[in-house]
Amino acid sequence: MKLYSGPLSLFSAKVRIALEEKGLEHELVQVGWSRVAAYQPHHPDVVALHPKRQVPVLVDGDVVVCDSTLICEYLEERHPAPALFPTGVVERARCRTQEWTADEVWFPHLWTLIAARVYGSGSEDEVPDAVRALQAHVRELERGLGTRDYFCGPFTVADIGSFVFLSTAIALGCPLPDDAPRVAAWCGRVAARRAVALVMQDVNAAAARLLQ
Ligand SMILES: N[C@@H](CCC(=O)N[C@@H](CS)C(=O)NCC(=O)O)C(=O)O
Repeated sequence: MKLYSGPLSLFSAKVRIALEEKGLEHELVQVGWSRVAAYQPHHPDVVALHPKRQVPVLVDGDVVVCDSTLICEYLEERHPAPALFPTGVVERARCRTQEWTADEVWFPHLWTLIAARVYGSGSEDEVPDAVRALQAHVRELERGLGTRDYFCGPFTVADIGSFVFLSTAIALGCPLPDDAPRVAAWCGRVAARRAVALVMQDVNAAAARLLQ
């Protein structure tokens, strides 16, 4: 298997964590990225493989899968053990909904922080509202987590999706609210997983290199 990934791409990080959790050998192709040019020029393989010219893209023999959510689902069906989705229709729907929420609802607020503080293209004036929105999501997570170790019982893609965005929000200056102690403990639990630590260390090392 070959994964086209971006060195700072959080969507790619989701897939990398899933591959590591499942212990799947793969070739990692890190496409070029810089603060000034972002992903331009796009990697020629990505241009050929992804209609939106984005990473991540997974190539598995003749199969090409684009989009982090679809790739995680493909990996789960192709390599079911260890599972990264819960069992049962209702729990699986909950898991998918949380992952979707992280991608589609959280990420735009996180992007406000990234644009202002990484690319320098966004406005600091918009950051306080984004931080308030992200903290409101954390409080939703606090209620959703309850007394479980992970959101759906076992560790799943819901944890992966929420963690990559939340840990980045924290790194970019959005503190966890004080009234979310269970989410704080969950963050520590997820960060300590071998697969998560491996991938996030790599992303952080790339950030230190590319953002200096
Ligand atoms: N929904 C997509 C989002 C992928 C995405 O936004 N990828 C970004 C990097 S994190 C990208 O390739 N951007 C380059 C571009 O759009 O030109 C997924 O989950 O994979």
